[in-house]
Amino acid sequence: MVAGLLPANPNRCCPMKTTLTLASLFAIFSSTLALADAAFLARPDVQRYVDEQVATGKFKRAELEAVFANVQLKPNIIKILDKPSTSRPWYQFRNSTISEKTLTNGVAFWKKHQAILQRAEQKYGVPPEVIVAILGIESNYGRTTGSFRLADSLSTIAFNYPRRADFFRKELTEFLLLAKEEGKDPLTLTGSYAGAIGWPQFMPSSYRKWAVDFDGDGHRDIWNNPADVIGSVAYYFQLHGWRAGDDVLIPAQVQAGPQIDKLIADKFNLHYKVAELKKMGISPYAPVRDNVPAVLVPLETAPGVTDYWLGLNNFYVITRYNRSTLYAKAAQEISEQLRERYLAQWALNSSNKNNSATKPVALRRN
Ligand SMILES: [Ca+2]
Repeated sequence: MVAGLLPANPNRCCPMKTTLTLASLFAIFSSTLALADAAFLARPDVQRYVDEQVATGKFKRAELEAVFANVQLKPNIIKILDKPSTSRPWYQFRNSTISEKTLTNGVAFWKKHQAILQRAEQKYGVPPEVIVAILGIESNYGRTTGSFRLADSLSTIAFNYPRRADFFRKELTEFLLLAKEEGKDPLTLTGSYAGAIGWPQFMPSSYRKWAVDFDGDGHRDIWNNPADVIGSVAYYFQLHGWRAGDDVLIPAQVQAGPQIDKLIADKFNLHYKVAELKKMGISPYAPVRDNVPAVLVPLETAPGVTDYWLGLNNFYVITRYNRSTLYAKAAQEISEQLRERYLAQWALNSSNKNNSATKPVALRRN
């Protein structure tokens, strides 16, 4: 999944400014010489990119050449990107995304990291179940974060896939800057075939803008550090407008007509308020204020059967993490089911003891 494709305000975050020492630069450079393959490095477009980056003053030529001399292009990534994208109906997507294992693993993750999740909710106003649901979809709670070397995957798309080259050259630069800031050898860092990183699958630019050092150890590590992972997702949702306590989606009834087709084409955009949508023939099945913005969300719940929802502000926020209606609906459903299970288990475990002092924040919301 690709997180955070939005333009960012770089002033909202405080990326750490550490730099590689000369000794570590030399170590990277010398360790890669033995395996160097000059063919990729010698390509005119790669040389031009290196020239441009050196001209910014942010990189030394030797460190970039040390990386690109050792990049291994991955043609399989281009094959994946070239596959025609098929839009699955919701009922299929749901079955493949939400399983008993998703929920069992999610509750276990929640219990294990309860204190961090609670602290993230207190600081950023994003509830545990939402953070846990996102991590479940993105990486099965940190189990599948991608095994491609990011230098390989990002370079492959940046230089061998013209349609996305501009975007991925920027992400490649962000990645190289990130490695410098975190004091890591870029040739050792791994992620998805599309360059997404760590448990929350942030793109490199998102990592630099929105990852946080939530355990205060001086590093932002979303590859391995659960506190930084949880804090970073919460911070991302806070900055993109999550409103604590608000609904994500509410079911609605729709009277078919041309106006509905127009609304469906609107995708994620909150162009209308609930009152306006009601005038267009949409009746919410649950109470919702007339003056809040909403978007009509149609989903095929069974073959040939479409049901409708109104997506509210928090639905829109989830689509800022991943621009897919199916993704946002799955995140909402997983989070609700996780919350129900977590609270049921907590209530069961605490039924014979008075432990209100440690009552989870999620339970106190009721
Ligand atoms: Ca940290």
